[in-house]
Amino acid sequence: NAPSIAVVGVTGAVGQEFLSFLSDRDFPYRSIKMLASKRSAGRRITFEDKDYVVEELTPDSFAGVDIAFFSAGSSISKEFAPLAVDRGTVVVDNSSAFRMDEKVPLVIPEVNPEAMQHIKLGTGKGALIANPNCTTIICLMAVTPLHRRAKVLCMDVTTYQAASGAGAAAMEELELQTREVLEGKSPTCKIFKQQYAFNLFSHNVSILSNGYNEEEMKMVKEIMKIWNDKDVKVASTCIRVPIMRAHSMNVKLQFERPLDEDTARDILKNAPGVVVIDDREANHFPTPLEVSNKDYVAVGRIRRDLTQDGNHGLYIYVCGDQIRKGAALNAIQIAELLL
Ligand code: 2RA
Repeated sequence: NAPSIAVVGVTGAVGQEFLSFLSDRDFPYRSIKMLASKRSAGRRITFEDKDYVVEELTPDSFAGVDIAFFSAGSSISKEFAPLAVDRGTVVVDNSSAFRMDEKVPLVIPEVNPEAMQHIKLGTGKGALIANPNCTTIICLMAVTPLHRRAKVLCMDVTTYQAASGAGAAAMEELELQTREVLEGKSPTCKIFKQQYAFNLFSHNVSILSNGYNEEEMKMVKEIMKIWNDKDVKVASTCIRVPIMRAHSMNVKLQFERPLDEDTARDILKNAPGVVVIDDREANHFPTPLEVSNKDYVAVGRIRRDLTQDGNHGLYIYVCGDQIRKGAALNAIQIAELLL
């Protein structure tokens, strides 16, 4: 029978997208709990023509809950996800809290569904499944089909990340700053300590001792875990750009076996959840606006890497909606594997 579900962080950008996917994809549920912080508790939500009141998240929120979707930040996940698991709930966690925990599968359903095959509903035994970082999901949706064919040895990713990655408030601030700047006013800088509108800057998370920031090292570590490949060399440069909700990235790939651009393009045309937009004549390639609110990841600029000899190197350019496939859709697809 249909699972009872809960959405933790239901009033946030990803939480709201969870609801729209649950409805759009007819996800079966016996009951649904809308959970959020004390601050948001009491808000009313209409979902599938039924009125709900947002409940405050407490340790007892998960009694009888089969699947809980979390997107309320790492500290909330760290505090409440283990409590939910202890109550027998399967948690799909969008935060970074448990992604690198070796007991926790880190899953992209189109890439490594086998990582969660041991987790079943209805056993009374809870479990935790981690949703990868949005940049990792978007990148690997495109790169994995090529990796399977020619084995990626090295990957260098430069990302152009949207405001939505920093939450709904960052999207609102980008809009506000844009207006302020156009009206000649000084921009409101609460979320990012610098002007964001008409600007771009190195991702806002802290820089580690190796000179990379946390966002860049997430990609390095998550890609190795998802591919179960400790030898692949990954580097990334993560940039925050004044775009609302879709991430873009340029990916430099070095393969073990030769892979020419035409073969790569054919592989990508047949890859699940991927659309190839690679029209050189029309200079039409993936853009954030074109992929916003879409469920697929778009790939283009498929070309030989001129810095590498032979056919062992390619560049590709990838765009994907950060809130949908980058977060909420991937989590819902993980839950669909449990049904
Ligand atoms: C970002 N991926 O875009 C991070 C967190 N969602 O900022």
